[in-house]
Amino acid sequence: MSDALSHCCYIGLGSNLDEPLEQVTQALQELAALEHTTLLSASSLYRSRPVGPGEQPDYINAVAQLSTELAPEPLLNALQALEQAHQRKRLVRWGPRTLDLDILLYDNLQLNSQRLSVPHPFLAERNFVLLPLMEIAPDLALPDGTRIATLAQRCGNEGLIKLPPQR
Ligand code: H73
Repeated sequence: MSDALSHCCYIGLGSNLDEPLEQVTQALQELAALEHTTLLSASSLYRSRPVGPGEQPDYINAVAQLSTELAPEPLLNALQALEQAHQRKRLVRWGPRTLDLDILLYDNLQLNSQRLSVPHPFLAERNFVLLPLMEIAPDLALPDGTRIATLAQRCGNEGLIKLPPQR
């Protein structure tokens, strides 16, 4: 489960239900408290226009950088337990959500299993992930060498507002 080596990974956070600002702020604290894990940095919070079909409230998004001894699947288990604790509603695909936690990158690992795809398959097309990521890791590249900066530039900042620090 933990292999005592530290791995660097990036987690995407998102919420658009039940006080999203508080959901994401609290989730950042919960990530900081995860077993075998240290929160190294967190982006600003961003208000973002919903991507996907249908009408739903705006999202709050952020990205966190972790150092963790958890292997990818145990890390996913821990994140899903946090989502459950936030009473994530799994009813509607692409619909509103209380808390989403995505493993964006895990070292330079490339992984495709039943439960887990890393790098995150939609990373390159989601500005609500790429711009927060740019804030905390502007020199980061994908395992294939593609720079985050290139992807971020490509997808622009439409619908995205960086919020001032929360008190
Ligand atoms: C996604 C399974 C499904 C997983 C993947 C899912 C949540 C966690 C984000 C949205 C704005 C899981 C937003 C949206 C939409 C509606 C597009 C938005 C926003 C869901 C697990 C498997 C495979 C991974 C991985 C975690 C993984 N899985 N802002 N969000 N519109 N790989 N959010 N790398 N990490 N789970 N997540 N618009 N503005 O990305 O599809 O995926 O059980 O086994 O759909 O935030 S849930």
